[in-house]
Amino acid sequence: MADTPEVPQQAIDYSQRIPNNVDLSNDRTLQRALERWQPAFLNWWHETGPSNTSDLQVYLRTAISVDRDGWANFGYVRMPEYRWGIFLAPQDANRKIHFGDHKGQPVWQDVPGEYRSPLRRIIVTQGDTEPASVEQQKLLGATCPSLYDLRNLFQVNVEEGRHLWAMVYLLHRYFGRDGREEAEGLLQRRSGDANNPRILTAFNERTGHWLAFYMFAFFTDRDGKFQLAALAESAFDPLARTTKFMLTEEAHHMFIGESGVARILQRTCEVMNQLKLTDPSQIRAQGVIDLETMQRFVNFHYSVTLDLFGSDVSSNAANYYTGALKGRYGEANIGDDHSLAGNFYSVQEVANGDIVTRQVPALTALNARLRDDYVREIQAGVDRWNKIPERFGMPFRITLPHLGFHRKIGSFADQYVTPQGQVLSREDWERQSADWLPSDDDHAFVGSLMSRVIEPGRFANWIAPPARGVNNLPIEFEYVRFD
Ligand code: BYC
Repeated sequence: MADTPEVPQQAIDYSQRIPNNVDLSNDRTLQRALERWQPAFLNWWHETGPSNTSDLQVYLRTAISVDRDGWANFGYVRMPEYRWGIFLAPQDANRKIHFGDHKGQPVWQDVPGEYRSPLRRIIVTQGDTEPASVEQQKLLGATCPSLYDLRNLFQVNVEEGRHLWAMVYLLHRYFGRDGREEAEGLLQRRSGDANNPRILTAFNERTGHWLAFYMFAFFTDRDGKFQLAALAESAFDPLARTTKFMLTEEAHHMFIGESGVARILQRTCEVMNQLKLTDPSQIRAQGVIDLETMQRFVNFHYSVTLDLFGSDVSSNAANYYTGALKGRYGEANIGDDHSLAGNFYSVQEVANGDIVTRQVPALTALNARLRDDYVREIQAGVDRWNKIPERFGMPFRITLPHLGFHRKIGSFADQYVTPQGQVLSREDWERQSADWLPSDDDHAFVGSLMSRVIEPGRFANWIAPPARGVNNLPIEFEYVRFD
């Protein structure tokens, strides 16, 4: 058996101003640079993070080690005192590049000059989404449906803050002055700002109420999972290790989204069943969200999130893959040559008013492929949601609209496609699209249900309680303390 070179693994050092497992105290220049960025981060948190929350004590999970089992530690924390830090998954000294042109070579511990610019771009794009989502959710705390949900929102917010730290560490450590400037930019752009918006469109949409929050956590955080998983394959080992650790936190965010929507469906079905209602306006009059409105929100969040995968056919994606900067989902488990030369992949597009399937070089279709992998998981989640009306004996089922529906990026941008996949003229689409997408009235109705419920164990009328509490605690536990 070949000798395995020893790589000393660092435990997370919480005695430092910036908790870390990257031996920051032995790199004084980097430590000083990050300590200068830290107050700017805290200013950003105070200005754009969850509103009026500095004094609250929140029952949060904090990573204490990056091992598979021992990374979560629960306790009350005031959020500005959350120990944001830099945690990378353990290094594997034998790790080799396993796809693209450099396959078989050792992974890189530094950034090769030729890949500096695309790697920086990927890291900045990823990093930009993290503070953006916190900004989008800033005001939600004021209308929480329960203490349990409030705590979950804050857990997501602090972890997105830490994911920003993860990308900022890479920028500071590996990209010199450019990286430091990009790290400042990450605190300067603002979600929805007309002059200095966040980079990707979905992160400039409002998350004005809790239905939008759960939909976002189900659809958009799962894009996060797939993008992070593709980056966890990277030949740039520090990026692979940091995204691997981020993925452990992402799972909980998706759970919050999936279970949040499921609890709304449950409550609506209970009311419909009890009162024998089917008419949306009568259902709304009971203070719960009708299933047709839920479907319109699914249509919106799904289509906006599909745009996050980039163009279906993309030379950027091909270059990222041949350069081994970004792999496919589950790259190591795919049984092919991991170079894709000569392979083809099917993509859909509009030709002469019809949707057609075209074979394109697989290397150029990697965004489409990652998106298709994502859609499979999303469909499985929707199938789980649909068990709820099924249990009540109701015929209603949530469906995913066609890939071409309501798209701004990729082959279907500038096309007018119905949820069923029919190509329309712009005029026809505009006439009918109010049936498919949430209207201002839908937002106003959902908004009207939102009021703050903070008595332990109580839940707003429009959402069912969860099956169990956080960390095996009872549902009526005081997850957030206001004194
Ligand atoms: N909006 O070849 P193309 C998460 C631009 S979510 C606006 O199609 P590429 C999270 C693109 O910049 C995961 N512009 O794109 C979830 C380019 O512009 P230029 C985030 C867009 O590069 C919840 C042009 O269109 N992570 O973590 O192959 C809460 C053509 O580019 C968009 C990542 O995204 C858009 N949606 O792919 C918190 C991973 N899409 O240069 C967090 C890192 C494309 O021609 N990013 N454009 O001016 C990437 O891997 C790639 O940048 C993308 C785009 C997949 C996003």
